[in-house]
Amino acid sequence: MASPDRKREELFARLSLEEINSGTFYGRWSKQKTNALIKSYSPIDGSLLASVSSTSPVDYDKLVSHSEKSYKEWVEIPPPKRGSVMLKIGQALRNAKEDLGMLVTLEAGKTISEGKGEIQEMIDIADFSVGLSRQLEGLVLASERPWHRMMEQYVPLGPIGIISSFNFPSSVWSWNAFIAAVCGDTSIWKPSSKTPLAAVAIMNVVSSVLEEEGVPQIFSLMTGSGEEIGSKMASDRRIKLISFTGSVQSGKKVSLLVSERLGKSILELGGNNAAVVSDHADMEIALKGVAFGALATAGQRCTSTRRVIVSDKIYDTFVKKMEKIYSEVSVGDPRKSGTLVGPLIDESAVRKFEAAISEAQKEGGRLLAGGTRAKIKGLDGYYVKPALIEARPDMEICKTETFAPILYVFKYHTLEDAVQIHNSVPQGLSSSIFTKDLLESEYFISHRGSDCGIVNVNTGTAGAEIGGAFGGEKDTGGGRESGSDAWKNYMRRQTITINYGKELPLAQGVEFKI
Ligand code: UN1
Repeated sequence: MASPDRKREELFARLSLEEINSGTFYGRWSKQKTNALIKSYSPIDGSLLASVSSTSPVDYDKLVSHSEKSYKEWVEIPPPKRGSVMLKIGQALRNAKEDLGMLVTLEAGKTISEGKGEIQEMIDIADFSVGLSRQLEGLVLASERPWHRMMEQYVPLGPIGIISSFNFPSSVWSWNAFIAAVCGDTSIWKPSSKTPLAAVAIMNVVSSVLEEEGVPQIFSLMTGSGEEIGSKMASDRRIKLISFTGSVQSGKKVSLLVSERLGKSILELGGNNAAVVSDHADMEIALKGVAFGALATAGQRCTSTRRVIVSDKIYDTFVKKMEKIYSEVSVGDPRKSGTLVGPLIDESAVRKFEAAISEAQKEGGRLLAGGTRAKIKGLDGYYVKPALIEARPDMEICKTETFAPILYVFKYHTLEDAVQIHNSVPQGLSSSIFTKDLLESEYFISHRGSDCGIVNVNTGTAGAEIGGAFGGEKDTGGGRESGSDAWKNYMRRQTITINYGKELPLAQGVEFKI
């Protein structure tokens, strides 16, 4: 049997990762070395996976110029033809699914199933973009003037920027890049400095397809810190749209820089998602939905369930069952089948987990399960035992997003109270209600209910499909990406009026005689 190191070498060879030590791709890998090395460590055991050279100022400009140049060629290719290129990309991702999934597991610490799921999410959006490439529709509107026609159409933007986070090191890029591609845009990706390898591997896959298809290299990659490269992208007028996924704090900075130049942005910021569990819920479904939402990806999803609001009629039973799940949940090596919770991304994430728990206890919260570091034999990674905390909704810590597996439990009496608690946080990404009562679920999904961008009934806050528009309100930033009509964000809208008559009637009946 191959040793773990040998297996890793073989994986890297299959993904063409052994030679590359550059984090800059613009039609080819840049050979320019910078002093700033971006090191990718595996959270599984803290080992160094590889390091890449960050993007130099000279390369930055070369890359943006490349993206502008390839846009000029790409935009001339009709959308359905762009779609057929995306079909090939989807196929290449299918072929590389196991390997890319394993790389995501190694670099981000996701379980094997979640690592593969992330690549599946890319395949799904590739498929979606193929269909979309024949459906980029506009509108014909009624004109108030005789012999006039009004229309609305969408035209491409140009190069767009994608700044993504470590927790979905590949799929969130594809939500943006693939949709933008069929819309006619090119894209520039700055991944998280914690997960540069997934980005490098994906660039290898997609650039080979573009080369084989004989089309321009529309996907570029740059690496570096958010403060330096991220800010530069946000201020760069050549980059028409910035799609940013990350914390509220960083998102505000990006948003200010982009709006200073009146550019467009899509903000996908923090969540503080809650599930309401009614006494009309199917208990097993509610337990599974809440547990998946709170524990998957070790609580490091934007969509992770951070609060559960339980009816006082079933509170004791629900909490007891949840305590059992938490005490038995398998934390450990994400490469092992049976592991449900892998490591946190790094030591600083573990410290934030610990700090939030002691803060919650100071504010009067009661730790019901977990909440400590977990020792995993032979692995020097960042493992914790997920924390279940009985809390009050007015506690300050419950209004903050801690990117770790901490679930606060609250009790409610009426559904109106539950919704009030639910909406009492600054963030507004995803929400759930578990109930079999039609009136309750209708209330929750109406304007009287959840104030989030994503609302679920009898399924958890995490694990959205790509077909819907993904995003949230309030501090989450208001952006929408992925499915539905989110493609419109990657294009600019034109209202067109055509006079095909022999006179010039004016709108609003205005007379102008010359
Ligand atoms: C994120 O955490 O930034 O809905 C994205 C989900 C995933 C995507 C999460 N499909 O949980």
